Amino acid sequence: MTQPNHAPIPELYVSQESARKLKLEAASLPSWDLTPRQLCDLELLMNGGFFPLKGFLDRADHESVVENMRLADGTLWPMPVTLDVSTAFAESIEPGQDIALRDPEGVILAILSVSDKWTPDKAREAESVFGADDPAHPAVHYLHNIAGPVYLGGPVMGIQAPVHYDFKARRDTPNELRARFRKLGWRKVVAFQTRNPLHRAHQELTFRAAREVQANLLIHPVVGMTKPGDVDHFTRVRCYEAVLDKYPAATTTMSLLNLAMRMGGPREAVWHGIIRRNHGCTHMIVGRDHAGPGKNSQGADFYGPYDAQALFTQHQDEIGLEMVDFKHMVYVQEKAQYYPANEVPEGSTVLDISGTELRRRLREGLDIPEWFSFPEVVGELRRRFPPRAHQGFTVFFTGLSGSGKSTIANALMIKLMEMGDRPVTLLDGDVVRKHLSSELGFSKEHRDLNIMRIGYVASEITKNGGIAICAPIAPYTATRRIVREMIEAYGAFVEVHVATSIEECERRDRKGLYKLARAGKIKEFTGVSDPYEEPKAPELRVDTENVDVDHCAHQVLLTLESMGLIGTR
Ligand code: PPS
Repeated sequence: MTQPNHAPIPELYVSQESARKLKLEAASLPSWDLTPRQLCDLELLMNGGFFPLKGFLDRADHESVVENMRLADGTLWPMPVTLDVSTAFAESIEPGQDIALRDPEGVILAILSVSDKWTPDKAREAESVFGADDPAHPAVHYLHNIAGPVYLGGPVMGIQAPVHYDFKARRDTPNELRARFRKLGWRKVVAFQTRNPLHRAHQELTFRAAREVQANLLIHPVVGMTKPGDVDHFTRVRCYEAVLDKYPAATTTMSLLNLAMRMGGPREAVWHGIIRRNHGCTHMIVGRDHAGPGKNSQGADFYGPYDAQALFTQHQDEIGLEMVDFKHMVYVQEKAQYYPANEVPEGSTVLDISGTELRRRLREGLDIPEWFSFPEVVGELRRRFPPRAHQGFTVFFTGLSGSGKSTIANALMIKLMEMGDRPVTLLDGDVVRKHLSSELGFSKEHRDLNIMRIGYVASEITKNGGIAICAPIAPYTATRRIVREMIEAYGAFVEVHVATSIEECERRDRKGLYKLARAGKIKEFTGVSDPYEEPKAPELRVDTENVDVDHCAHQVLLTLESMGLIGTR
């Protein structure tokens, strides 16, 4: 039986006095601006959430975690927690040096004493940690396309915690939670990890799980980074607060966890267990497909549905926390109550609404029954997800130079302006390069930077309810995907591949650029001396050969209509 342990656990913060001194010294050190994920990792390193880690993994620990799920000294640790940096920064640093770790506003949060600097084998890390080197896995995509190429490792001295302006009272360090449990006399605490809004079925299952092991319940949602496309944490926390009131008083509490999830399935489940143990819990609910990443590029699941439960059970003693099985709950109409799916009385009518169906009903403004969710939760979700025809969206054209992107984009803009229901902004390739990216050339690095800028502006427009039309070449799949994820956090991303062939573009050669490119007078010219990766599954593919512009723009309008983004006229 797991014993409650509410004694404080070690943190990596130095005393206030030392923090003041270190901060002054750190101002002259080389400094690294933490990425959003590193910021989450650092917070949990410093506050003991990642105990027994003492910093970002060094090379020996990293290689051992990748290969054996253990630190070099044999301690169970399933997930690489690494400080990835750019080549340029890595070149300016040598092992033995200290560096200041700063938040996005430049505040120094910690000092890293660099003990190791190395270039990891990312394909190996992906295979071993996530089960496949397949970019359809969000963490593998992150590893190859977002994380820097070099890792720095070493111990961390914590100066101050990252500042959060939102839901302050709902955030707790492991030691704050331990103290709360101690004060309340909660000897057994079962944690519920979640990245989704809670509905009635979740409330039932968590309450049952706690009753089963005679424990109190901690709703412990992740508010750091979750799966791209998830409901934002502001909305979710408002939903959780509404659900919290539905539990019997004094049985349940909630705390927000600033974890950056990796969607690593089995290994992630073990990691979640260790983190909850560090937060003073004695049990954790693990369900089917815990922290699952979705489908791989062949359309199959990355992990078996019970792999996470199996790996967790295998290491339960070392994790130091017991697993509670997650029961799939369904609503039995005749009884007007929830039952575990395997205990449904014979012959009764079972009701369930899938996540996809829920999203459809929200999108189309359809009824969401009271047996499924709480009115307060549905209200919050409706507020955040008004019917699509009232949300912002982005139409992202991609294709070769001279394929007709700008012409179709212009025609589309005019048609949307004619409808007049939302402001429309056109971010055309040439125009962007004049106003936003005038200093950039056409290397891969510069093209990526250009597309990221376009993506950023388009995501802001989408967030604020407008329509952004982008029309760059955008030749790289991974970069288009990053932009898609940026935008889908706020509204729809409609990728339109203008699939005019290189031969036709070259035949038209409206700007005379192909001729210059063939003559070697323009270097790195897309389709001639530089790659163009065709989108595999765009929302729409249009071919401009023998088709007039008006028709192409109309095809886009039909797609927007079928997605519910514009009203039918
Ligand atoms: S990218 O790759 O998305 O950043 O390119 P983009 O910003 O759309 O810019 C493409 C326009 O720049 C002109 N141009 C070139 N294109 C491709 N490769 C090279 N080397 C190059 N040099 C200049 C070209 O006119 C492109 O305009 P469009 O409208 O696509 O024809």
